[in-house]
Amino acid sequence: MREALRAARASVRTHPNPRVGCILLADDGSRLAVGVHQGPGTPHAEVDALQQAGERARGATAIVTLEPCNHTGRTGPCSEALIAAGVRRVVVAQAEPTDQAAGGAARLAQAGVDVESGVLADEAYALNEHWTRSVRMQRPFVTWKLAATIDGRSAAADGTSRWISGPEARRDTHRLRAAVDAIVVGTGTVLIDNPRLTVRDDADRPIGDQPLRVVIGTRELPADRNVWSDDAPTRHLATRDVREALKVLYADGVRDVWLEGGPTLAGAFLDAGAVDEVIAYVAPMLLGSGLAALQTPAVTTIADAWRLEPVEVTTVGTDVRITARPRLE
Ligand code: AOF
Ligand code: ZN
Repeated sequence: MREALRAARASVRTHPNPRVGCILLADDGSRLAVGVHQGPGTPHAEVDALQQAGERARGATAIVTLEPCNHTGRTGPCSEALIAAGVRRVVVAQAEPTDQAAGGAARLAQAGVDVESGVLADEAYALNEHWTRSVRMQRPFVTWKLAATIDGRSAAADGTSRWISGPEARRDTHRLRAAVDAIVVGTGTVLIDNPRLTVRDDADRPIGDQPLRVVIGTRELPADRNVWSDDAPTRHLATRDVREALKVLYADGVRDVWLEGGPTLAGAFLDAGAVDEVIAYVAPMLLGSGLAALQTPAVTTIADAWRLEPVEVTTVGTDVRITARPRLE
């Protein structure tokens, strides 16, 4: 299973599908095939492995990081493919979290296949955490990224903000940006900061496969803004309703987003209960009066504060990066 997880981890971006790996073992324990899912429309990991093994799959053991699907989506059901190939034993890590595709383990058992589930399930969950949380919530997993001074300002009183974060922190942002399906900002940020919202310093994601740029808000976006550059796709969602915007993005196949501000949009996401993780870069700088990193009417007394669980605190160059999450109810 460790090897199957490693194979899945090495795969390219697969959203809106999960990353999945599958190892086929012969009776004597030797490897017949290592299958990997490469994204929507391509064979699932099990089918990839079965195709490599051919007739040798008869009597084999399949070790798969996600419960084999039991549905016909863009491709056929893996449960039936494993049964038809004569696989005798299936070992599963994570249970399939979607209603549409679930039921593979039960179907295999019913066909007389020996099934064992839950092996290294936590590691498999971690591999597709954003995807798993997203399909359960039926909206993208949202990470709110903010950059602030020690006194909690994300811009000076006149609106200038370049740069609060140091160069290492900015490079780190690009690296993390590269791992998500979409980058979300409000119309205000586009009008004031005019960011490009593309991934530049990252080697892990091919140029030409940029995250979707999403601008939320009812204000007009002039054609000369950098978000309309042709190096990445862009969507303007002319709504103030966070839930509605996330619904549109989910339907579009977006499973995780990186919310990059500004303070009003972040407040709207928090008020809508739509922030799953906060990544804050705190720079050794003071701005005194200036723009607070968060604008929200909801907190007026300390008892109402959003209390987060710290996940990680680390330094990035001269900045401190804090990763925290709202408590799951
Ligand atoms: C598996 N093995 O390798 C993957 C699975 O539209 P489709 O046919 O690509 O199906 C996508 C769904 O199948 C996806 O949402 C998830 O529930 C499951 N993914 N299942 O047995 C795989 N990638
Ligand atoms: Zn499948």
